[in-house]
Amino acid sequence: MTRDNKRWMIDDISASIQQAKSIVVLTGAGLSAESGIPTFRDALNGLWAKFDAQELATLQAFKRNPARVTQWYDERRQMCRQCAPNPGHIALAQLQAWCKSQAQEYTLITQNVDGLHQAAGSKPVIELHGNLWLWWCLGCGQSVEERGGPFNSYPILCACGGLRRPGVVWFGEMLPESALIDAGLAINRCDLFLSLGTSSVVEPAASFVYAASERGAVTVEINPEATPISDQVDYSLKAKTGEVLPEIVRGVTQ
Ligand code: BV8
Ligand code: ZN
Repeated sequence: MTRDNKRWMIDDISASIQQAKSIVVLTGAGLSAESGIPTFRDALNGLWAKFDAQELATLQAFKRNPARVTQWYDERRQMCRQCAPNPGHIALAQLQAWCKSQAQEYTLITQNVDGLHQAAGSKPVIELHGNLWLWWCLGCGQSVEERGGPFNSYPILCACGGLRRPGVVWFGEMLPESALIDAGLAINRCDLFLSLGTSSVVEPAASFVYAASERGAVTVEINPEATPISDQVDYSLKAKTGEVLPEIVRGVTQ
């Protein structure tokens, strides 16, 4: 897409944000790509290339080999600890502050588990798929937050002797009820829906844009690649979020 094509779309998206009364933003792993965190599908390029991320991100995989799955999550947790929010995360935090100043509703929903939106100052953040800092016991259910260095052995045991699992939502698991309810309420009210950096494949998040569109919301996608929603949305901007979100937000706030 040539620059001038992007230019008119960037300006239109800024105008849509200014005119909106209630905005929902849904983010995916692409938002964190420019922070150096491999996207979910790229996660296969690294140490774990020989495994299918979807294969590892299941309770069955954890029960079959708790040490290997725990190690995969601990390595991702360590990587996220070393990574900083990028201009895309920061622009969204600035947009949230601007919306607050204008008494415009703004809801950030993320599929990401890396905590970078919070690190950039976004608050609250609806974490659909949990996060890498939470670990809870399969035995007694006790939940702990682990923000430190790597665990020194795998798997991790709770004081009760139970296995501790990462506090993320695995494939085949229900999403946190409160997150789904909050996301649904926001989607039902929104008149602008921004889908940022997601392959729009993983359900139920992938269907949120259709629910918003059915309620008449303007829909926007920002992703350098085409996805199943690219032909469905009002604006499909083929760009990196870290590059264009600062421009879009500048166009809104200045
Ligand atoms: C569930 C945590 C109910 C773990 C993750 C139909 C209906 C309902 C369910 C299903 C269904 N069909 C299939 C299912 C089951 C499944 C599913 O959706 N499977 C898919 C693969 C078809 N869904 C579930 O199991 C969900 N649970 O539905 O419960 C239920 C329960 C029981 C029985 C029946 C129903 C749970 C899904 C949650 C899984 N957990 N994460 C972990 O992280 O290890 S999902 C995982 O994928 C990550 O959270 C990731 O965020 C998410 C989605 O991927 P993306 O974020 O989009 O990342 P991806 O790599 O795919 O794409 C990145 C994009 O960024 C790319 O498009 C790229 O072009 C772009 N990009 C790259 N660089 C940039 C960029 N964009 C912008 N700027 C850049 N610089
Ligand atoms: Zn326990």
